[in-house]
Amino acid sequence: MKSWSTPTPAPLPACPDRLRVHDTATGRLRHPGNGPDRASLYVCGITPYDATHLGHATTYVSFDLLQRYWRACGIAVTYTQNVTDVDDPLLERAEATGVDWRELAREQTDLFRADMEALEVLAPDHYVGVTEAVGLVAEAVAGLIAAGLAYRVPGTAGEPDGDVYFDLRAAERATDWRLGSVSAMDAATMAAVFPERGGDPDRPGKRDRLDPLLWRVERPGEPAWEAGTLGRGRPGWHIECSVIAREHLPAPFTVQGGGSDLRFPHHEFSAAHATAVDGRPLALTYLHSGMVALDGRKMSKSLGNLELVSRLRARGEEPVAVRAAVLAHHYRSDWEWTEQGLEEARRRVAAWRAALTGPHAGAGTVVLEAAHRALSEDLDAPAALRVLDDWAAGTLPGLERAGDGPDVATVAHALLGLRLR
Ligand code: 5CA
Ligand code: ZN
Repeated sequence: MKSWSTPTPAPLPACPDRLRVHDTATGRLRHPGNGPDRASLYVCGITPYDATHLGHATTYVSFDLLQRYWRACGIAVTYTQNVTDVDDPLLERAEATGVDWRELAREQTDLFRADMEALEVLAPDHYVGVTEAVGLVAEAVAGLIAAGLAYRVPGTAGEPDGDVYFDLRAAERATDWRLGSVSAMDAATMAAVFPERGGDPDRPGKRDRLDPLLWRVERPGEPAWEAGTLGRGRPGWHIECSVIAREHLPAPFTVQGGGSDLRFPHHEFSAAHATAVDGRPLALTYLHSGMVALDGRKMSKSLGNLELVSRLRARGEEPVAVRAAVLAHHYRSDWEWTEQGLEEARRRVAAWRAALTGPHAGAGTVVLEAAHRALSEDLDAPAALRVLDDWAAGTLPGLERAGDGPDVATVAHALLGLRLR
């Protein structure tokens, strides 16, 4: 589907790529790359309702930093993101509000695109709706059944015949993937979170309680697609991202990203499915951003404690202040959205702007080097913002050698997505 469009960052003098990021799978800081001059990124997209809350925004701004870092090193990035434009919670919301689910998805995806543009989040090269990938998913599922890695579950009271599940024990025997190898969670934790995040451990007929759904056969009143031997139905959640990533990115691609609530089961099983289909790992590195809370609890559509980017914009907040409020927190930390945080960000943006007319406005090279160094250690945006603070205060080391590089506004925009001018 249509992506959005964000101004291309101005080219910067190339910085060396020393990036180390925290990989969920190994629990270590490591260089994520699979080559000196290319990188590929998949970030799980929204399920389009209640978009775009500050939790969503934080996730996409976090991964935008990674992309901007790579570009500043002269690395070509291919970026793919999905839209989960058919899924249980979306259908439930459409039903509850009397809107057609397609209309809800369309309208919310439009809002999301506008919010991403406002926040200067660089657009994906491939922005793909799940509804556009159903045929490919069906092929993958049929292949998994043929390979003995998936099975159909017979109908029970209230459930029709033929839902397809992934046989995770068979996949462990047949491939290098192991349960927990991506999420780095123990069995008890996985068992606890599975039902909270869309899993159905008690579905009769499953071989393992954690086996995830691959194909849901049609229920009355639900959207469904014709899919040959699978019958009419729709995809399970994890296989969608797996197939979309494979279609548009190398195998394996460099970084799989999303919020920490996607570690398990989503990224664990997306990886398992990809490897079960073609024998290769899904990604080299798995990055997870922290959860944003409001009023003491995770900001979520189900709890309804949301602050929306569009609401802030409507009341006249500048997107650059919202972005700065987000970047004031390390991407891996859990934090709370507050008005004070936004106020503090406004104040900092004003100080940076004032310094653009001061004596060190041309010190872009010094700011670039220091901010790039901060980002290279697990994308430390708070430290990069402190570089701007120090520059504005005139205390950043090296300011005297301003030289004739880019000006600071250009650097702040290209590297951090902060529009100061
Ligand atoms: N469509 C799926 C991914 S395939 C999904 O999780 N959609 S979502 O709309 O629920 O979330 C979109 C992204 O925002 C995910 O990466 C999720 O981890 C992240 N996210 C959701 N809530 C929060 C929150 N409160 N704080 C930080 N990130 C969040
Ligand atoms: Zn996903």
